Amino acid sequence: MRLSRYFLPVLKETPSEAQIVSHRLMLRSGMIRQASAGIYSWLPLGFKVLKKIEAIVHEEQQRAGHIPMLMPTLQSADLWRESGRYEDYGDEMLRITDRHGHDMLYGPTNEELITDIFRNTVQSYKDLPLTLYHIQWKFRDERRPRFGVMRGREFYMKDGYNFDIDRDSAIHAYNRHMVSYLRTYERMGLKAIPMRADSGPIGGDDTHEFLVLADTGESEVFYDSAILDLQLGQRAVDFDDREQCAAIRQEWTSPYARTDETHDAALFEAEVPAERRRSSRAIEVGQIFYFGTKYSDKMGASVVTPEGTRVPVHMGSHGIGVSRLVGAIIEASHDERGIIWPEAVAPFKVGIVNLKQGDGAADAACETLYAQLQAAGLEPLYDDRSERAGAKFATMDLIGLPWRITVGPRGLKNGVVELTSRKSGATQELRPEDAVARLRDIYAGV
Ligand code: P5A
Repeated sequence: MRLSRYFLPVLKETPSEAQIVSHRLMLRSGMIRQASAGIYSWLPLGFKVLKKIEAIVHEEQQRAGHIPMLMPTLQSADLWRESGRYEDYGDEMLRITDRHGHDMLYGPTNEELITDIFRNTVQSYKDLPLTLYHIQWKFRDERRPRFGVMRGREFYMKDGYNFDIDRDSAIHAYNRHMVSYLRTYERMGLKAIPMRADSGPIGGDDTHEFLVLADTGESEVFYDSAILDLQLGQRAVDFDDREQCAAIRQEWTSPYARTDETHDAALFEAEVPAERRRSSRAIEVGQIFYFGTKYSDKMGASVVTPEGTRVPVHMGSHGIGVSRLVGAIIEASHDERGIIWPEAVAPFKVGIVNLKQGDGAADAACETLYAQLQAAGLEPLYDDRSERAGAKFATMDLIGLPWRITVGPRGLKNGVVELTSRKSGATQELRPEDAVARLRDIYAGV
């Protein structure tokens, strides 16, 4: 993409309404604009990041054997009356009446709708286990929408639902989700810690939230610092292997880690040596639930067993805050100059800065680099505007592309350009073709 033809409305001033750094940086870098309280338009740069995060979520869901689909945003109130949640959900639910007088709602979550699909289509144990998911906009009329996309009213969520014949199989689905979530967040460059939590309006006893440590987080958490050393890395995971998934769950849930809702101070002191006890603020980027037959009992979702009897299915649901993650990643990765995108979610993989637009040699070198980077799938953003170098660097730093290639007449006289890491600031002088090769190697491992 050529910056001169792109839509990147960066702001020089820091918007006064934004209280936390991710919100400020998303507004300043032209990623989002508020449409109304807690509702945002995703401008091209923000949209690109959102889609990259979404793609990672899809890949990791499907790696774990979960099946993508798409349910609508609007739902019929009648389904929610069946589960009893129509009244329970209270003012957070946006209720709508259509022209025929039917009560509708903008879905805050989809347990009822998916259970309805299941009960109308699946009758036999032979169709289990089954995990369906979608990534769709949700609406929760939060009392205090704030912090930009972190606590929106309209937000983008991956929500998945498992249907299993019995508790053991459903617990495997729970464990499988935990492992797949760990992989998902690691790929985005995040350390997300699973913590025992409270199930709230979704229900059930078994639930873990995934939290990213950040001073601006809305949750208060208590944990054993040993958990920070755990990493899934390149471990081969067989998502059908119950023992392996259970062992990984065990590994991550053995060190004490709880949100304030379930925190037990006496247990914390008894279990964790003083030098490893930590408390912090954190951002909830996902939550998984096992709620047994809560919805299947009420809504009549059952299957016939091999013995010919009918049993309600065991279910769980699992959510990832896709739009919230954009903010969470920025909270975890920025400096005073702007965002520092992890390579896996960067909107463009590399920026090209032409120090002297209009200089024949510099322009030609940039054009060649631009074409080569594009051909190599390295998604360049070429700043081809006639701005001064300082302004170009400031824009690149603000929008946080992981790598920058700087091209100027002086370097070109020696046959070199500069390759700079946004994260470390380290700069290398390389021949242009070597810079392309370097980037190809870097991104091959992402
Ligand atoms: C699990 C999937 C559920 O709704 N039902 C379907 C279950 N869980 S949850 O914890 O309530 O939400 C899942 C994740 O969505 C994100 N999230 C939000 N993101 C932005 N703005 C909000 N107002 C908001 N509310 C929830 C969180 O990341 C949460 O973990």
